[in-house]
Amino acid sequence: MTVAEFIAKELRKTGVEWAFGIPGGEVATMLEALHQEGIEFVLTSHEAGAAFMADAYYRRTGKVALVLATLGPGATNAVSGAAQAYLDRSPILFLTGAVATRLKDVYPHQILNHVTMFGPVTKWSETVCAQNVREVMARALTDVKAYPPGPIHLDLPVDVALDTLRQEDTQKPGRVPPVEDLSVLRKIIPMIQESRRPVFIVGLEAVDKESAALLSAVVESQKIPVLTTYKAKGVLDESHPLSLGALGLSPSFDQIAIDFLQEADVRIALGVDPVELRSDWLEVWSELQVIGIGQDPARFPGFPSFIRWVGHPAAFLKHLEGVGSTLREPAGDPSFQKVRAQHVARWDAAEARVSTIAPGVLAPHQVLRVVDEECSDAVITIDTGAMRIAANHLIHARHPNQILQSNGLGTMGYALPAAIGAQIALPNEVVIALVGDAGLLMLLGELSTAAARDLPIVVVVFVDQSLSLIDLKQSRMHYAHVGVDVFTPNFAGIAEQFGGQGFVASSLEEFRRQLQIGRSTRGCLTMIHVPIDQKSYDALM
Ligand SMILES: Cc1ncc(C[n+]2csc(CCOP(=O)(O)OP(=O)(O)O)c2C)c(N)n1
Ligand SMILES: [Mg+2]
Repeated sequence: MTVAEFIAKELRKTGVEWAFGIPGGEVATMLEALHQEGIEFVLTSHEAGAAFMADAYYRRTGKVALVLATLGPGATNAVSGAAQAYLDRSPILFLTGAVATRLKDVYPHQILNHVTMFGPVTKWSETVCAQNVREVMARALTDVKAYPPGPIHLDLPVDVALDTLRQEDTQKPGRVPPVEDLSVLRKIIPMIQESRRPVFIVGLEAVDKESAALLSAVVESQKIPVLTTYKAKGVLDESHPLSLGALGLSPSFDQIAIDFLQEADVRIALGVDPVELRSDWLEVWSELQVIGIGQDPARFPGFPSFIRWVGHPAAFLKHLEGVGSTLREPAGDPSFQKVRAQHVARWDAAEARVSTIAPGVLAPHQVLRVVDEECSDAVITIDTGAMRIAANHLIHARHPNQILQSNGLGTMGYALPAAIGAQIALPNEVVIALVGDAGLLMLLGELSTAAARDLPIVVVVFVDQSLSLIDLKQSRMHYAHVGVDVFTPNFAGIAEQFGGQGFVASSLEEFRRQLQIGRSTRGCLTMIHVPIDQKSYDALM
């Protein structure tokens, strides 16, 4: 058996069913081995797009996929995708082809040090050879999902792919599971029981079905309100009366959350990773005196907890589940009512602008509300930009991982490929991508990937002919308006060129109808080009 065949067999054996990427001569042997094992390969337009597809595929199925890239430019393109997976903790295996071992140090064309390049954006990165491949594969397939889940990179020189495997190594001993610290729990649980105004801040470590079910049960029985990070939207259904929405990246909405947290008497940070928060949170976090629950709540000293319990959020919630209900009535509490009123005041400010907007151009918050009303059952991917921040405060997630976004890296270009990955994962779901005009242009080529597979994704593009988020920052800092105007095509026409259906929305009613048509269409993609009033974002940040 060759090294490439062995890698493919090990991947298949552990449940890897899909690979995404772009081949080059240096991975042709690996691609053939994947094909022989029945692992389906999706040709993408860009290697970062491939990684975003693998990310969304994991978020929707819990399964690991492979990103396959060739040497040099293939590897450099894939690095952005690894960085996104690294900061958002998505387990993805990256495999790059590399030049033949004998040429590595004597020939330069397209040759870079892949292991060094991937090192800082993966859990680890190693070159495979016939002697180490058994051990490396066993470690990679375990480590990729072990805490904290994340990307792993393997570099496979073209000659090694064809090498014959050596004798089996001896197995290394497995890891010993950590022991739970019950003494800390005996302090934390009474604090929560005796509190009058507790609140949960839920983060990315709690984004799973088990934590979601336990959190709803605890919240229901103990009447504890919930704020989540953007990544954890939906761990408690956001239409639940005790859901107070999301926090993390919007200065004005964060201030509402901070006021509420300051008035609480117990704050439980459940699986929060500071990668989810703007750096301004550094200033307030230590004053908030949080109870830190998570796999490693002391990882970032700038975000301390005054007491912490180490373990999975679901395990903690199990302990809290049985401790009996209290007589709290948060909905009647003045600080709870104040949050609700402050949210309404923010939306009123946006609403006040609507009458000044030119005909045929739409207010982003109104468009997002229509998406929320029409797509409560859909998977929604959101690209980075001003639109993403507004969307996180307007769209209600019903389930964990219903909304997919690049949060830790906050990269543009995520939403379209992520929609493709989500649709490949679950072909019968309705999948909607919300994306800014510049973000769509960045990886527009992935429309080809969707078209090649007749994927019925619906792309809603917010056309404000601007990098609005950056424009907004420039004007708030009184800087010149430079480098933020975007030339945009008619995206509806572009979709038609890819065999899809395209619409331009010139009123909210029209947009609603087009969205309804798009979500019920099968067999081809839908693009809705929505002209957007860029100036509306000021009131929404
Ligand atoms: C790959 C990448 N490059 C640059 C940025 C910085 N950035 C953040 S938002 C943004 C503007 C995005 O414009 P658009 O997609 O049109 O969204 P809008 O802000 O207009 O809603 C930019 C340039 C980024 N996050 N990712
Ligand atoms: Mg824009």
